Amino acid sequence: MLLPSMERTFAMIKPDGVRRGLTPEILIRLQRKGYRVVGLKQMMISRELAQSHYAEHKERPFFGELVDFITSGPVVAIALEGENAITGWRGMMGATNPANAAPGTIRADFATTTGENVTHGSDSPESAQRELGLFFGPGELLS
Ligand code: 3AN
Repeated sequence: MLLPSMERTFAMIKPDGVRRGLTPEILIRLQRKGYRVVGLKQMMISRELAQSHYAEHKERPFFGELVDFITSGPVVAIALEGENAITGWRGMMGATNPANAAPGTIRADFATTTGENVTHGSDSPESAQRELGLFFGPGELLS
């Protein structure tokens, strides 16, 4: 039985993070924080999956670039569990534009551009549920 504030969220190390060897650093940070990894896999994202995942940005001018980038190499898909994990993980990532990210956050420490900002995190309970369902099949997550 989960405590009321226990949440699951979808985190991802994007192709730039994997390419640059940041996977271990990021996994260490989130586990040190106290989150439990309940699902983990390295995978390529298909264009179809990328378009579903980023459906809310379909009309944005950067959508094509975003899909090209997220399908450009392997990503690490992570299901995280912890107290207030949704906002907590987003706090650890920092602002979308690394120039505005607080010191000590992943994006402040490792990224310089909005387009290639190393990590993703669901922004609400609804997104978390939707994104976990897109990336992990039933039975792929620890109970
Ligand atoms: P976040 O990843 O912080 O939730 P969103 O959901 O606004 O940010 O954007 C999703 C992704 O789209 C970002 N991580 C970034 O890769 C890309 N993106 C957002 N805004 C821009 C932009 N102005 N130019 C290029 N890429 C962008």
